[in-house]
Amino acid sequence: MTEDTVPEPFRNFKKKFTVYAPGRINLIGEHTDYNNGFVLPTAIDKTIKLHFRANHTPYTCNVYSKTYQKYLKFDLRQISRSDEEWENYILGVVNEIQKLGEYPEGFDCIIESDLPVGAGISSSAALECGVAFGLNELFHLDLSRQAIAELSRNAEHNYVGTKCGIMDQYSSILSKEGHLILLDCRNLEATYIPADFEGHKLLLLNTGVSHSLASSEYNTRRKECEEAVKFINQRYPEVASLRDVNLARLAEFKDTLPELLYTRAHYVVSENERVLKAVEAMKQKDLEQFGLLMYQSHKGLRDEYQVSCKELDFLVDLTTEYAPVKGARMMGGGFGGCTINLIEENAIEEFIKIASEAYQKEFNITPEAIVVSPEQGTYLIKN
Ligand code: GAF
Repeated sequence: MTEDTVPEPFRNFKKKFTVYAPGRINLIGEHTDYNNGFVLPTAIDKTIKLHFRANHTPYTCNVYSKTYQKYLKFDLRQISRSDEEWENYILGVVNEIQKLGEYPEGFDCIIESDLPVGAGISSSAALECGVAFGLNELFHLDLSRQAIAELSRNAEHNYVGTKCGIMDQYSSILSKEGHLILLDCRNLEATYIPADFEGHKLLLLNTGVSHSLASSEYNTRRKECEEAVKFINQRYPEVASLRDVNLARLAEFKDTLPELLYTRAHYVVSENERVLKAVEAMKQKDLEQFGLLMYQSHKGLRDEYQVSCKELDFLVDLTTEYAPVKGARMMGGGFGGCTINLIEENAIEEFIKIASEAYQKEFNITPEAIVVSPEQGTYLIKN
């Protein structure tokens, strides 16, 4: 790209600082966050980089995606939803900041990304948190990291329309290097667990597909869980979310709760229990058990929650006959994106070859393989 293909406000750009906003992985605990349950995510070393400077105007904002060569210009007094999805992550965050009574001024921002979009590693949460973190620094707003996570989640609800939970934003901004976060999404209590995989690594295999069902089905699942709660709540008024239900209590509703709602709730309640068991297994250094729980999680997501797809199932199934992989599952919202594999370090190369050949033969796509490690949440480096 030459200087003259870059929009005018970004020529000879002198940034004040760069924000590094990471994607996330999730070891176990899928679709539990919006049910007030448990998750076990962490940030990774793949980031979105956002170069910021104030432009000393009261209201004019310029944002340029260098990676996708797209330019967004807007006025702080007139923010509304856009037809371009990527713009809504930015507009939504700025608007949510304003709603909190904080007022950024004009700024310019260049964005570069090495986070694949649609891979289920939360490029959207990284973008939201990165914008909020940068504006917080640039204009000395008084936002805590947790407030940034929450307002970014709200931006996704109100501007993008996905009624997501808090996991992605929380882990993008509050992770610690070398640790997993056991996050209790009911009260946002975080316990940092040292990620000690003893000779094993985390390997992502990107299916390269991102089925369009993802967002609409996501909101449908959330509604189904809320309906199940409403039903149970009639008999047990203290039940405010599926987090307040255990398997024994749920079983009382086996014959009365509509079958689909029962199945969805059964997945969520079981998954919450699995997260806690997985943390225990990790503390006991029992990676076989940890891996088993990952497989159970996948089975629940595939059969009960029905958010997997044939490409994800294929990659998970492959691992069951390959001993060095201790556990594998689909990761994130589903309908495409990555699988996460807990694999013996010295088998990674061989496994990537086996998986790539098999996947290529079946789907005519080479899956991208990414070895990841737990990294710190959003940070900035000054010029
Ligand atoms: C997406 C959402 F954004 C998260 O909040 C979470 O629900 C996840 O899907 C599934 O666990 O990434």
